[in-house]
Amino acid sequence: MKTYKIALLPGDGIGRDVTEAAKAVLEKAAARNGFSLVTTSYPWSCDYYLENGSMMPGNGIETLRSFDAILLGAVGWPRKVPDSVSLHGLLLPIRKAFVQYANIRPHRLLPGVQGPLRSENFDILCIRENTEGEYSGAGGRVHQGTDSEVAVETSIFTRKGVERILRFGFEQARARGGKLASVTKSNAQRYSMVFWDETTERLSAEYPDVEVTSYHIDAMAARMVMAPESLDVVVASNLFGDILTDLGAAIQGGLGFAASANINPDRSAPSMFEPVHGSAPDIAHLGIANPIAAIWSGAMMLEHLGETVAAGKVMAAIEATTARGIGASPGRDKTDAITASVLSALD
Ligand code: GGG
Repeated sequence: MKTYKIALLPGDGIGRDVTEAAKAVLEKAAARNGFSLVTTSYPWSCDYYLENGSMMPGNGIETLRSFDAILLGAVGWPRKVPDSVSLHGLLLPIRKAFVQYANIRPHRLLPGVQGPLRSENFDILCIRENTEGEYSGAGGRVHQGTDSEVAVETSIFTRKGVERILRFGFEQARARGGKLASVTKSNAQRYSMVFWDETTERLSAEYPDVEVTSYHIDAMAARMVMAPESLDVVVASNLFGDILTDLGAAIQGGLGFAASANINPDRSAPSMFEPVHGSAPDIAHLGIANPIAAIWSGAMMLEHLGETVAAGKVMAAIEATTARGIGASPGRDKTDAITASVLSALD
């Protein structure tokens, strides 16, 4: 029987609640489809930081490298550890070290879920650059606490980084509806974003079958609300993709439905799967977090591992659950009830 080694990083807050739910569903899907998941859980989190002075041990990356995939819950608990420390101590280093340069985030309404928009007929795949750009971590502060204080944070856009994420976007568009929207703010940011636009234009010659349009981020934000059905694949930088995909989550009914995959397309290192939402300390461990985004992220993990039949069955079980109204309205159903419904729909 084929066995996959999965590293589980529940992280903080509701990350723990939703990864437990996802694990139960994925293990059942594996058992029903002739493969198994061997899961090893690591307690790397803000609590771990308070005890050890770092979000993960010094050999954390090397420890994760031997796994087939990583399933992560959420990172952050600002009253314990500043968000800038927790994010740069766990999530961002994993994405960078494992060259998970494509962060894929699907936005569509699940059956039975009421979105806030008039238009319900949209199916958008956002692709966020995941290793450089505005989240490169390059910068510094001097003269802290004085009138002369200076803070500098530099966005890094490399030819290699921009080309590979745009190629990934073109390929996804080719495999879907044939439309790619490339997002920048090149009127205001005249070096990096003009470079991105020029690269989009240059690569488009290699993909004559893909209709590509460049948008400014502000226009894209408005379009996602006013005409989401006009969009197919959307590709954006790290920061812009981060922001647009929270908007994407909102139009699909809420963050409880937004799944994501941090993909290493070359498969030279493990990819990581996580719900878009954060740790939500206000509702942590109350048993009311919606696990659907985490379970959907788990389905994306199965798909990446090549277990497409099992992935399809998990998605069908999610859709059967929301179609019955369970988990379809934010805050109404308990985590356990939603998970139980997905588990039983797998039968
Ligand atoms: N589910 C992972 C998580 O905790 N996300 C919250 C967050 O702020 N992520 C920042 C990012 O995706 O770059």
